[in-house]
Amino acid sequence: MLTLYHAPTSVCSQKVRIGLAVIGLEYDSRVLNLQKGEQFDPAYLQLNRDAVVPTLVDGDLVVTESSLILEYLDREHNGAALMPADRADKTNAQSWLLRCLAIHAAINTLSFATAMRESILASQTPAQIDVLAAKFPDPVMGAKRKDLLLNGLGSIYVGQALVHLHRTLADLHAALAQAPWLGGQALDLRDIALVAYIDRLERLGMAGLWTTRFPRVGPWLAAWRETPAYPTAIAAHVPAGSAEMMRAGGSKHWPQLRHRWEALTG
Ligand SMILES: N[C@@H](CCC(=O)N[C@@H](CS)C(=O)NCC(=O)O)C(=O)O
Repeated sequence: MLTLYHAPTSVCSQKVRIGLAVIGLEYDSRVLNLQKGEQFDPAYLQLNRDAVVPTLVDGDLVVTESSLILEYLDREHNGAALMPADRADKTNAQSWLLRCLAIHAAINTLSFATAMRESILASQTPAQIDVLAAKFPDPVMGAKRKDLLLNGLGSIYVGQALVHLHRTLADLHAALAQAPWLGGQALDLRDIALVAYIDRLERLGMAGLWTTRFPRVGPWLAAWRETPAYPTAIAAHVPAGSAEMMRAGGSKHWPQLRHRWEALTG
C-alpha cells in the first residue's frame, strides 16, 4: 500500500495527488497541518529531513521530491505510460520535472509574499516568525520565509520569481501551439507536474501573468479543471474559507506585482 504524507493546499501535495488520481492509485492518506508545524515532528523528519511535504512511502522505500514521486509512481505502478518514449520528448519531460524546483520556489515566493503573509501576520508576532524560521532544517529556507513575511513584495525573492514564472508561462504557451496538452493529444507527466502551480497562480488572482501574453495557458488550465482528477486531487481538499482568503490576499497585490513584472520582462 502506498502512503502519502501531504497537506491539503500545498501545491507539491496537489501535484502528487493529481498524479495518483490520473493513474488511479489508492493510497493511505496522512495529512500534516503545516500551520501547526507538524512537518517538524521528529518522526516526520526521519522521512523528510527538509520538513516539507509531500513524502511517499511504498513498502520500505521512502520517496521525497514531488517530481521524483510522480516519475516513481508512473514507472513502478503505471508501466511508465505517462512518460514519453520518444528520446527528445522524454528529455523534454525530464527537463520540466527538474524545472519544477525553480517553479515551486517562485510559487512559494508569490504565495508567502501576498496572501499567506496577510494571514500569518494577522496571527503571529515578529518574535513568533523568528521562532518559525529557526525551525527549518535548511537555514536558507528559514531565512527566505522570514524575508517574505517581513518584506512582502519588497522581498529580494520576488523579482526572481517573476522572471522564472515568465519563462515557464512562455514555454508552456509555446509548447501548447501544436496540441492541447504538453503530452500531445493526451496529458502526460509534464501536464501533471505543472497544473498545481498554474492553478495556484489563478487562485491568487494572478492569471494576468498569462491572459494577454500567453493565451494558450488559460484553456489548458480550464481543460484540466474539467478532468475527473482535478476535483479529487485539488478542489476537494481546499478548506472552507481558504479559497476566498487566497484570492483576496493575492488579488490585492496584483496591480503592484504586474507593474514589477512588466518592468522586469518588457
Ligand atoms: N521541492 C520540494 C518542495 C516541497 C515543499 O517545499 N513543500 C511545501 C509545501 S508545497 C512545504 O512542505 N512547506 C513547509 C512549510 O511551509 O513549512 C517538492 O517538490 O517536493
